[in-house]
Amino acid sequence: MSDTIVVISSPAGVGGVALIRVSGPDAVSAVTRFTACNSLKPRHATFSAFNNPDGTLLDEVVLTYFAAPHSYTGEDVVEIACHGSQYVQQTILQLLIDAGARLAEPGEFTKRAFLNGKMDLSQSEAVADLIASTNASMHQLAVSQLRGGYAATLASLRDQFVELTSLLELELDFSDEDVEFADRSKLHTLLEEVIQVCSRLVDSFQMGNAIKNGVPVAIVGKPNVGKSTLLNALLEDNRAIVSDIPGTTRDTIEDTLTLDGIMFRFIDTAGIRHSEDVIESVGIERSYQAAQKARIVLYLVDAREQDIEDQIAAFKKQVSLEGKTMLLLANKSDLLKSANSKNSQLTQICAKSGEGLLELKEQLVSLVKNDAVDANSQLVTNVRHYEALKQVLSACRQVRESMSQGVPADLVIIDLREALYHLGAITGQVTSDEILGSIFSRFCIGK
Ligand SMILES: Nc1nc2c(ncn2[C@@H]2O[C@H](COP(=O)(O)OP(=O)(O)O)[C@@H](O)[C@H]2O)c(=O)[nH]1
Ligand SMILES: [Mg+2]
Repeated sequence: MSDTIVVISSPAGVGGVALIRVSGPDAVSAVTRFTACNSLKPRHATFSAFNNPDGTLLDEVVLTYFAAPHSYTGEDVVEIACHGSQYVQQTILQLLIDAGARLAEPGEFTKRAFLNGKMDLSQSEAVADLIASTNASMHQLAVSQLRGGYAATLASLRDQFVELTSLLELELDFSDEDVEFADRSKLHTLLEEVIQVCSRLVDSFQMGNAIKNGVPVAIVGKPNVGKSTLLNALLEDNRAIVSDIPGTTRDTIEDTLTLDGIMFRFIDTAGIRHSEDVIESVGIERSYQAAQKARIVLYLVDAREQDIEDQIAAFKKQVSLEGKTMLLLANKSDLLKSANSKNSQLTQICAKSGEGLLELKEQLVSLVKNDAVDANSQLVTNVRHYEALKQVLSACRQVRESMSQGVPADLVIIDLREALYHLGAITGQVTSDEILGSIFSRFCIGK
């Protein structure tokens, strides 16, 4: 039997109205002792006085009662909407604690929802992601996970796996009789399906992570081509120092910008050239690293330059472009003498005047949207899921290998169990206090 918990769910500080939530077997009695009503009607909002113990009025509140099991936590829940005064909020909280409720830990409401079967573990994590979302794409990912997302697929694959594994285990009991309960071809088909689903999800992590933390876009090129000017123009801010002295930017500078609901992380880098200067050389090395880690590389050249192809070839020797998109941009288009000297292969921009930047922004957005649509919006953004999926994959590949080599069933079962464990860890079909602790402690207070 769990105890009754209470917390202020609205953000700290003063607001028009604040929300205090109480969950547990004594939720109703703890609250109603301070009000004139003795009972509350489920799913009804009840306007009431909330009194101090001496009978004087503390505040006028609205109480909403959700009777177990039809509540967020699955327990009796009472929500108190009071006025947003700090004093009122703190006093109500303290009175309820004096009445026997306990202050909830971060994430405890959602933890109870999970433990009472109201949602699976990946949905609980989606609640935290939803609360943390600050742009449309993060929000979209959280909502899709909240609706079940890939966890539902994984749970059903796991159920089929469980069945086959128990049949295999049954065979061991009859090992003298040489019987086969588990349909090998069914097991094979299932294995292939799990491997396929998990590989796709593992691959989606890079994109999912990019959307969550900002799609990294590195701005690279020779010194003085206008990289810092471009960064400032994109951010509409004087973030990086611009000068006509080559080698001004010696370290990477980054900042985020949200375009059409997608967060981008732009990284301005030191210009790429041969340098004897120790600090500049370190900066140049960092430029390569930033480009390597980026998902999109904006390679900037001066529109008047002649050796563009050689530059790109040299750059590709330092940075592998696999899994990335590189856009070649010719800056300082204003300095080209005539329109016909423009190289039609290159996208012309003028970072100084902002010309061509609107088109560039649109191009960046469509690059990400195409990628995300490819993955059918089932993207893994959660590191815990990513790690578990990799374990599932490696165990399943091991099973496939063992089966093709005729390894005895008792050894195959060990790897199958391993795969089952990690599949179950994603949805919470198997959990440990350690996993739960690390997930829910990261929640904000009040959820
Ligand atoms: N005419 C012209 N000058 C530019 C343009 N973009 C940058 N510059 C100038 O080029 C010089 C180098 O710019 P900066 O952004 O510091 O180059 P970085 O070394 O690549 O970061 C500065 O004097 C800028 O004002 C442009 O589109 N047109
Ligand atoms: Mg610079």
